[in-house]
Amino acid sequence: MLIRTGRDGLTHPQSSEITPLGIYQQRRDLIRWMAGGAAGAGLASWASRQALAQAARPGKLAALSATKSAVPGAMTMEKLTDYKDASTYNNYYEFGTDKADPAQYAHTLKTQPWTVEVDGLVKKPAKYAIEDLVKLSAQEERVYRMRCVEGWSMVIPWVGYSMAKLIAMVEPLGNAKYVEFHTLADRKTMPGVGSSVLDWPYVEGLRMDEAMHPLTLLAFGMYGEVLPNQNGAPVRLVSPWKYGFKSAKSLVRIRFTEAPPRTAWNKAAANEYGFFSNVNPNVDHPRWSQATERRIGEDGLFAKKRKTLMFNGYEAQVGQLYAGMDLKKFY
Ligand SMILES: Nc1nc2c(c(=O)[nH]1)N[C@H]1C(S)=C(S)[C@@H](COP(=O)(O)O)O[C@H]1N2
Ligand SMILES: [Mo]
Repeated sequence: MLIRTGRDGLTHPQSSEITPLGIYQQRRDLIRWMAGGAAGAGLASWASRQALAQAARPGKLAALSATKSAVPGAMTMEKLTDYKDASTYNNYYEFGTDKADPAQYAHTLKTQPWTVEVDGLVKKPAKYAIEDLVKLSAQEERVYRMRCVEGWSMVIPWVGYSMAKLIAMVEPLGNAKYVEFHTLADRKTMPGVGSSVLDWPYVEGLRMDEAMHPLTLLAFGMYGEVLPNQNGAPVRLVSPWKYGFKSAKSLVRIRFTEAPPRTAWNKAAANEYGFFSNVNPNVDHPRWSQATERRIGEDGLFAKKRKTLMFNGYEAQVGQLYAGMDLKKFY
């Protein structure tokens, strides 16, 4: 628990929002150690390694080892959201609209066998068994700031590789301008799919250059383990500079198209959820401001709202994708 000694605004919270570099480094070293096996661990005592292991990996699901990403901007140096919060406060409408629903009901999701079909305007359409898709490229750990359109945010260490690696494998044709992401919609295992809140399956989309950007991640894990069902097992999209709903969970099909995909949220409310949905503090949602956000795990009487950053803080990496575009019009 955070202990505060004075009134908000006069005294800073005891816990810095930035993890001290040393602790961060230890955590990274540990993940590298887990990736490289015990031989590389060397000096740390068993006890301290054990303590670090608990901080770095919740130890509930199968480990998914990864090396630290070298992609510019991929390793946010902010305090990680607790695994508990990241895996119990979710949006996954196929399992209900309450934040607690996915953690409670997603155990029915059957992630094996699982295939992902990649088709549309490509030279080499393919159907990947999840086991093969995981191995298509080396797994990297990436710590991304995530911002939900509803005004909350988290910092999550994902495990995966750039979507661009998969795109290169299937060789898109010259007229492929967009990528459409289809997610599982199974009435038998997903209680929310019977509801009319969205037009199922949940479909999302990116422009080709967005999908090819090295920060766009095909994620198989988080916190050093495979994804929990409620976070989109066995494979999901993660697009950190866009509002959370763009990051479609439990992908079953990736299709290359010439026309912009009709996305589930855009179909449900086009004036509220545009195709791009880049995080933008200067463009309000029609029903609320997007200027600030609440970091999950920081709630409480004196927890200050944070200022939302342009492109969720990834402007240096992705800003040029939108050069010359009117971001109020293309929201
Ligand atoms: N298939 C599917 N993907 C989805 C959603 C959903 O309801 N169904 N919700 C989106 C929303 S609104 C957010 S904020 C993120 C939440 O991801 P998390 O629960 O891993 O934090 O998933 C996105 N992906
Ligand atoms: Mo969201």
